[in-house]
Amino acid sequence: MTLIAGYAALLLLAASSRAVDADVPPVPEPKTVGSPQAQALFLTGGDFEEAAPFDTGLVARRCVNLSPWGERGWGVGAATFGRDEPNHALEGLRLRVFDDGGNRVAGIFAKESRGLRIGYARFVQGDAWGGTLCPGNAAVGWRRPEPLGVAGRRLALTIDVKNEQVWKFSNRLLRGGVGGTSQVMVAFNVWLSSPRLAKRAVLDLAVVHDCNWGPGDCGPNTDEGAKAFHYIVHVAKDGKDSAKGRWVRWLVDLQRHIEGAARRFGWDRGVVESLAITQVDFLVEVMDGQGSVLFDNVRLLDMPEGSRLEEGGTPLP
Ligand SMILES: [Ca+2]
Repeated sequence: MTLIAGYAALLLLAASSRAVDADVPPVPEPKTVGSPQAQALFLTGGDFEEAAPFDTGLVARRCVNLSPWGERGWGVGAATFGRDEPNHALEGLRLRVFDDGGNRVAGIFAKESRGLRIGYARFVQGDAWGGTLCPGNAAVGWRRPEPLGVAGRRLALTIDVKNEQVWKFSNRLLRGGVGGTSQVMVAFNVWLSSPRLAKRAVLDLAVVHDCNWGPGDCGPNTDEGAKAFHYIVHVAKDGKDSAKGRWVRWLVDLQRHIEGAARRFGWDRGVVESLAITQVDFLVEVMDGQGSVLFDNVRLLDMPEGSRLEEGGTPLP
């Protein structure tokens, strides 16, 4: 599908969704036991109601680093990762905030079909790296809250997601069938740092993950890289992606995944208690694939002590 055709399909999807979404969903309340109040931390503006509408339009072959709402709002961006790609230009993208039947929501479209290049388009707050991948355009102008220590908290993420379209362009495997060639992931990326860790750590908490890494299920592809610890999980208990074409309210038990990463990478208690969140993104990551999602009501919550969180997605009426 060409970018133009993709754009037309997106417009059709957006138009057809309006009638369905005329009833604005209320602010999400996580399913918990014995937790009357949760405190929102780190992220602000997650319902997008105060954000002026914004739209990059469909953009081809660009690295993008923008702060449409200045230092008080989200940053938006897109890039490819490869060191041999000096321009870090993603093949196709669109980032926007718009009124969807009276409710302001955000949208991400990302496409990359040039072989094994991997890239992303995202909304972001915080700054784990002190810049972006875009050449000559690396300054960070978006909101950068103080790092948030995780010790003594019961942290959860909530978000409403509408999975519009996700597909891989290939099911081909690398020689020997052990490496993937195509993936689309829609995820929270939560970046963590500690003075007791030599590298940063990132949790990829996926609500959609379609890939062919090789034999077996799609993911997890958790590993310790040269520059960071990567911990990747699908947050649905049954591994099922956020349903296509409808809004689903997700609750992610962040504490559980921090503990999971600690077990996987052998971090001791002292390391875990010294971790701080430095950046949270919501992104579409693509390699020989494309994906489009709408999202809304993004929050990082500190739940009252003793809260029992039911992680997963609940379709909205
Ligand atoms: Ca909203």
